[in-house]
Amino acid sequence: MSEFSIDPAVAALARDAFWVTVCSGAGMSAESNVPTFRDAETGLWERFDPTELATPEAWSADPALVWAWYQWRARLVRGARPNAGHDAVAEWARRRTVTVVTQNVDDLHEQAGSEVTAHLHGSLFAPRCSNCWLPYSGTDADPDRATEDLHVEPPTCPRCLSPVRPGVVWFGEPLPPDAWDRAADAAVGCDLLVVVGTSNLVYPAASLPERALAAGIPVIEINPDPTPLSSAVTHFLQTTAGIGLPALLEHVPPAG
Ligand code: BV8
Repeated sequence: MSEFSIDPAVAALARDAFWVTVCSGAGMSAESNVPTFRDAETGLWERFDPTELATPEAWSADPALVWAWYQWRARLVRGARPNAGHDAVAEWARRRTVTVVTQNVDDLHEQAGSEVTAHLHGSLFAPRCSNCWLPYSGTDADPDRATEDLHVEPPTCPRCLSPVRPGVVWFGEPLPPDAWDRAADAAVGCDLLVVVGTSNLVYPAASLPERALAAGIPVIEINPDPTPLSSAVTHFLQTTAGIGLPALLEHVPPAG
């Protein structure tokens, strides 16, 4: 029994929803010891602003710095395990139709057994050529080989000899159109949207719960701190992903 008490109206939404869309952000992985974006700069990288490093400008200015940062983050995620929040989302999908849309570039939803319908901002584990987009699988891109160096030369594309870049979406770059279309459909094609662990500051991802609300769909937000969206959602659960999601799941009867 969860220590976090769920309001009966919230419990009813979780009990009665058949098509649930879960939109997750970096806070979803915080309890897996993966730092959120806003406090991603621990230790080695604390003097870098993530919104500056995650840009095409930073890449063209110093690809070895940006490559090293992503290899460091990928290795950190390699050492991480899904938390009770990830597990609750995966279990919810065994009981109802659950669509997972995430801003996260980690693979913790998948490690928990969830199928992710849209990685809106890409993945740490999908490097590709910065020029011809050829996916890259060379061992020199293996995060386990990542070092504590601030500068690591990115590998070279075997087809066009251009540098290989992280398979993520940088600020100022468009989201993958197919992933965005699936996410936009899922935001208005559900009877409950749960937005968890995001500061709701980065667009167009932050527009998804807004679209659901505009379509008259109930939105539950889970975050230990209020966000710009919190005054508009149907219910705001001021707690963590690892506590809030299992507490919601307790009100979802088994399938059949
Ligand atoms: C684009 C990948 C157009 C790389 C990332 C409209 C208005 C204003 C600005 C814009 C706008 N439209 C576009 C923009 C510009 C920009 C933007 O939104 N800027 C912001 C900063 C104002 N958007 C873009 O550039 C997007 N592209 O618009 O392209 C275009 C179209 C055609 C042609 C050319 C261009 C691309 C945005 C994607 C950037 N890439 N990541 C990487 O990861 O390195 S964004 C990155 O930051 C993450 O992926 C994530 O999306 C975002 C961080 O946000 P959160 O996930 O919310 O994390 P954050 O750390 O902020 O917050 C954590 C939250 O968790 C907190 O609220 C905290 O309280 C909570 N929390 C903590 N612990 C827990 C918890 N919650 C639950 N449980 C816990 N235990």
